[in-house]
Amino acid sequence: MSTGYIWNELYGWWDMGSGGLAPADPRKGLQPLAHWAHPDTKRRLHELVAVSGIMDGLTRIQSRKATEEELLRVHRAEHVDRIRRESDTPKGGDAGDGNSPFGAGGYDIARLSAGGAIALVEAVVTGEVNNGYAVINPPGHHARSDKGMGFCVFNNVAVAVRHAQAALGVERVAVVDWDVHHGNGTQEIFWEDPSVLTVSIHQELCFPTDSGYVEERGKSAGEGYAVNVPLAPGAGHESYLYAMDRIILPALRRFEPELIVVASGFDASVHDPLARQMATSSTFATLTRRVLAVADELCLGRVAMMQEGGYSPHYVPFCGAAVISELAGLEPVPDPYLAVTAGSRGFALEPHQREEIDAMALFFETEHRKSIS
Ligand code: 3YP
Ligand code: ZN
Repeated sequence: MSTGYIWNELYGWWDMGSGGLAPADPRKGLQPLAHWAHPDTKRRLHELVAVSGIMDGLTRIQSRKATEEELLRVHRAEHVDRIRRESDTPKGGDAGDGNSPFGAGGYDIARLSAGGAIALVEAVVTGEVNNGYAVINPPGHHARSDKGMGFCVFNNVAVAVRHAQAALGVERVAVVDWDVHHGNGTQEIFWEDPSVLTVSIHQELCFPTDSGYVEERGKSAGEGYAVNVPLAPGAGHESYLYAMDRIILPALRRFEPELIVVASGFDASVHDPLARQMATSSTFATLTRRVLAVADELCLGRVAMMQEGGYSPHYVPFCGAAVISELAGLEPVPDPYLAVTAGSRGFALEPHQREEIDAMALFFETEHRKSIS
């Protein structure tokens, strides 16, 4: 059993400037401050993996830049060209929505992020490793074929999935996106494609605020191959596990993928500034165990996890360490922050949360399925 692992120092050099979603401007009272998505959070995850010793139990895989041809399997040439051009200017540019700035040379780092996803999928599919985790940056799940958004430039997961299909002989791939925001870009890219099941569990209408509804299920040949599990704010440990057991695992079993790719954000954590959910490192570890078990059943244990969001510099490292140690079957890294939230209301399944998830499960067992059969 071996677990692949990817990190590249350049992921930590992704430059989002100073300021949050509103750039620093003293005339508006906006003081400069590290951006929420400052890459130090991901670098801290990597450093905990190293310092805790987990790294010694992992197989390090080299990242590489995705080629233009690989990006073009997913993205429009206009988008790739624009990112390259803006990256060649001294000030850099923006991925597409005005909220996703990058610095000079950002094109190469974005290609290295997508290429990291490719490298991990390649290692998993060829059997070099059984499963793996790529701490890549910038993230990808909001990126659409013709524009980036929500801090995402290229859709790393989609590029890796297309690579598995085009170059590695894989046909059916399931994407499970547990980033707290809706995986709208990934869903859109595979909207009409029955060979890729996209599942997104997210805080309802957190971001974007116009997608991720439970009724969204794909179109034409792809109808029934998009699954959305939008949860109200306040979902905690048991809500996530209940939704996994009632909805996500059954969807995976129905689909029978040859590979499972997880879009792994840690922004559903109780400490995250950009959402209002209550997952802990233990939640993410348990979700990982569930995904590994279903992958053992369905696809030789092939699971490739790609980093998406996560904005608590304190907590993201412990969430990542929990997931990666679980993937590798190593001793868990003790999470000192569990004691901080122990006893808070919200980790157990509240009756209204159970009802919400039961109602969605019923929808998937009845209405949603009609579109496939
Ligand atoms: C993008 C703008 C407001 C919220 C932010 C979300 C980025 C993210 O983590 N997406 O998964
Ligand atoms: Zn997110």
